[in-house]
This record gives sequence, C-alpha cells and structure tokens, in this order.
Amino acid sequence: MADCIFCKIAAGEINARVVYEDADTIAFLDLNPQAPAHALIIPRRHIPRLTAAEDGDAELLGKLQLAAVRTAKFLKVEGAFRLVTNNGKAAGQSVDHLHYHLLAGRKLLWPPG
Ligand code: DGP
Repeated sequence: MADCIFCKIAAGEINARVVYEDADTIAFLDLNPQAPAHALIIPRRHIPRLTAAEDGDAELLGKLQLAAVRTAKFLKVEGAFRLVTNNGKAAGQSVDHLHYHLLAGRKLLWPPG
C-alpha cells in the first residue's frame, strides 16, 4: 500500500536489517529497540492489524508464527522470547501494517505496561 512504511520495507524500498524472509513474510530489526533483541515480523501483504485479518488469512497467520520462530532461532533467543502484537492505537499500535514484536535478551516483566 502506498505510504505504508512496512510495505516499503517489504518491497526493499526502505532499508532495514532483515533477519528472516520468505515468500509471504519478512522480519527485520526494530528501529527503536525495547530489548537487546527486538525484531518485527510482518506479512508482505498489507493487512492493517490483526483484527483486519479474514478467514482466508489463516494460513498466512500461521506462517507469521513460524517466521517468528525462525527469527528467534536466527537471533539465538529461541529459549526465551515474547511475541506480541499491538492491535489499535490505544494498545500502542503506531504503524498500520500487521506486525508482531519479538522481544528477548532481558528479563521481560509481566504484566506488560
Ligand atoms: P507499534 O508501535 O506496535 O506499531 O510498533 C511499530 C514499531 O515499528 C516501533 O517499535 C518502531 C518500528 N518502526 C517504525 N518505523 C520503522 C522503520 O522505518 N524501520 C524499522 N526497522 N522499524 C520501524
């Protein structure tokens, strides 16, 4: 989608530190890391947020989870990490393209703030 930062990263039009990619998903390091390891896992196709996903996206949502596992392995944090999506502004979503944050490398508090 025009004017979507993450679509541009997926298309290679904006640089990012890519740590995993396949035909449907791409993972890259967050510009503003909140943990020693902080990657974002996104579908290449523009879906604004998790609640915008439809029945036909079920396979893609599964692929995102597997992409997160591969990202965790690549970053060598598969033993302990958090995978979270902010769905909607009040939940902290600032980029309107579905993304999962993978956070690791420090003690992660629960409940999150
Ligand atoms: P959220 O607040 O859940 O929508 O997370 C958006 C994240 O995206 C935030 O942690 C910062 C990151 N981010 C925003 N713009 C860019 C960018 O151009 N490149 C990268 N690598 N990360 C970005």
